[in-house]
Formats: sequence, C-alpha cells, structure tokens
Amino acid sequence: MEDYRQMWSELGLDLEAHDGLLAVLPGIYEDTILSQEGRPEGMSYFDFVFSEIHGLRIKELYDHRKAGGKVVGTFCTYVPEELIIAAGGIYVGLCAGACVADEEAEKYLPRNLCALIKSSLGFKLARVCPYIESCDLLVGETTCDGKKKYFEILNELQPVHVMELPQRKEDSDRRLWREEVGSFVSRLEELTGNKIIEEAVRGAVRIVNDKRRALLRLAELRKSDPPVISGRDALLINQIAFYDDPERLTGKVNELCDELDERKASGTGIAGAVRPRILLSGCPMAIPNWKVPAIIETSGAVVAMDEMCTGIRYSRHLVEDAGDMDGMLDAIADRYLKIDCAVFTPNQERLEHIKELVNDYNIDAVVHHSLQFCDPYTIEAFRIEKEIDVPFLSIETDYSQEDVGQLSTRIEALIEMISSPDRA
Ligand code: BJ8
Repeated sequence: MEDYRQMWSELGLDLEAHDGLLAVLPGIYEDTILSQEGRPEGMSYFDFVFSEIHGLRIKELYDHRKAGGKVVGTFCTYVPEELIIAAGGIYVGLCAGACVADEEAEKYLPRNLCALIKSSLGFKLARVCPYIESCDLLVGETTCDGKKKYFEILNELQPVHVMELPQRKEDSDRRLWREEVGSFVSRLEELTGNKIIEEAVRGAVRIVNDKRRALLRLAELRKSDPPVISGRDALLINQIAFYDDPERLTGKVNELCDELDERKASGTGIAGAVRPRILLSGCPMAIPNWKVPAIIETSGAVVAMDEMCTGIRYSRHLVEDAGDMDGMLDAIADRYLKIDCAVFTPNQERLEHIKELVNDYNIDAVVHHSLQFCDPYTIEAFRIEKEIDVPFLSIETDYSQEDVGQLSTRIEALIEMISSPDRA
C-alpha cells in the first residue's frame, strides 16, 4: 500500500486517519471472511480485490481520470449504471458500511438517522474514502427522506446530481422517471463531453446485463442443499460488484460458478452449518458491514439468500434490448422502476418476492435486517411477518458492535427453535 500514498495525498485524503482505517480492516476481514473453512478457491480473486480496496482499484480510477475520463459515484441501485458506462465513465457504488467520524457527521445530521447516511457523511468529512474523493460527480436520488436531505448537505461539499424517483408506479410516475433518465443522460454528456449514442448504450446494457446474469447464476447456485458457498462470501461478491470493473467481475463470478457447479455435482458443501437455511432481507449491507450474516453463520445456520440491494434485489431484473435510442432509454427506465425498495407505496412486489424466495430457496426462517431509524424497511417488516408462513425475526441494528451479544442471543434462539425436532 506504501506505493499509493502519493495518489491518496493527491486525492486529498487525511493520510493519518486513513492509515487508522486501513489498520483495522484486515483484522475484521480475517475474523469474518478468511476464518471460514472450506471456501471455494475462486474466492481468492475477491479476497485480492478486497485487499486492494483502496489500492489497485483506486489506481485504475486515478489512471482513467488522468487520461481524461470521469468517475461517477452513486448511493443507490436506482441510478442507471448503463448510462455512466455509455458516456465513457466509470461507475462506483458509495454506500458506506462502517462508523466513521459520527460526531462530526452529527454536527450536520440528527443522531436518530440511519447509520448508512451518517457513515457516508462521516467518510466524506474525515477524508478517508478514496472512492468519493475520486468522483467527478455524485448521483443522489429521492428515495428516503434522510437521503434526500443528506444530498443537500453533500452538494455543498461536492457536486451532486439528484434524480427524482417517484414513490408509486402509476403511468404518471413512469413518465416522470423516464424524464429523469433523460435528464441524467444530459448531465452525463455535459460532464464527460461525450454524446451518449445508441451503440454505446447497447454495449453498456450488454456489460451490465452480463454482470447481473453472472450474479444471478451465483444466486441460483445458492439453492444447492448442502450449500456450496456461504452467505458471507456471496455477500462479499455482491458488495464488490458495486465497485470492481464490471467485465472483469463478470468473468470472475462465472469462473467461481463453474467451480460451484463442480462442488454441487460432487456434493461438496461449505464447512460448518448447512441448515437451517435463512433468508436475510431488508436494508443493504455495505462493506465492511458483515455483522448479521457473521452472527447467523457462526450460530449454526447458513444465509441461503439475501433479499437486499447488496443481494438479489440488485441483479434480478435485466434491461431488455429495445430497438432505437428512445426504446433503449425506455427499457432502462422500466428496468430500474421494477426495483421493489421499501420507499415505494404500495410495495406488494417485495412481499411477493420474499414469499417466492422462501419457497425457491427452501428457507426455514427469515431474518429481517433494518438499520435503526430506517422507517421504510422497519415498517414493512411488520407486514412481511404477518404474511409469510415461516418463522420471522425482525432486527434493528446499526454499525456498532455494542448489540452483538443481544443479537446473538436472539438469533441463536431462532435457530434453536427452527432446529428443534419437535417443530412440525
Ligand atoms: S433501492 S434500499 S440502495 S434506497 S437504510 S438510506 S432507505 S433510511 S439504503 Fe437503499 Fe436505494 Fe432502497 Fe436499495 Fe434510507 Fe433506510 Fe437508510 Fe436506506
């Protein structure tokens, strides 16, 4: 990492604070990810990418910018990454998953705000995230109230383009969203100086669809019983999909899936627990937030699927090839509006999807993960609990380690209950 100090300094990072952050990450990774036994060999690529999280990938962004290219950072799966690629830019997901400079962030934001938003501002204020500092433009969206208001603050520190996301899916909402997609095209053209043409959109759609297809192939393999990959490793791959080069990632995910196919054929499962099978649902988990899956998988269960933006919610819909430029933009707008985030009302699709996943993945229980103070997901949890027919545990947590003991107790009780031979 020594070689990168000049680059970090040029990006404006606080080197001392950044050293502090880099000093703790390997320990967390070792304890949570590397400590698992019997991992597929194909995970070595993802271990490498993580080990270079602030190194090699940042150098790629740096070189791209030196050559005149632009980097665009996003905070949400509603932002069409195809358009960023079609404009010749690089897309990076910026959701932050650790407590950083909370006190500083609380000078601008209330204490009772979700950890993800606070962490994002904390990373910015502490100048320890080389991704956000590499961005020529940030793209926000009007999803939850906290994010909307946060983007106003962030815009004072770095340029933010906000996409207006409707909260319903009626015809008028679709028209509004389609216009927002058009405005985003104009903003990207202005930023990059490149005209976004049909052929480039088609090529970018192919790249992103291929990435999502590879992630869906991985998701399909997680139906295997015994499981061929742990929930933690699958989550890591989905997290890395937000910042790695998309074509390289697609190749590596497919290589891993070839290995998992062989594991499946030979009946080679992961080491440790293979049942009960848990569906983890709710708010996204950004790197290095592995707290809940780690508790589940060290308590005698396996996370068989994630219904989250850092899980199947990101990959389940593809953009259809739809003729000319207008048709392509319509198809992109349609694809993104299919996402069933809890900020929508009504949001029956998410409930139906959870039921489907419970059935398709042979799920024994659902653990619903809400970040504290996230109203949309916390409120939807009540309805989901009423309407699904497997045991359900709703947890509200943040990025601190203070509740690990209490969460472990609740999760162990759930696992004990569903593992009981008396359970009908
Ligand atoms: S599409 S889940 S990435 S908005 S956890 S900031 S909702 S208060 S992250 Fe999300 Fe897009 Fe939806 Fe996915 Fe607000 Fe809740 Fe915080 Fe959240």
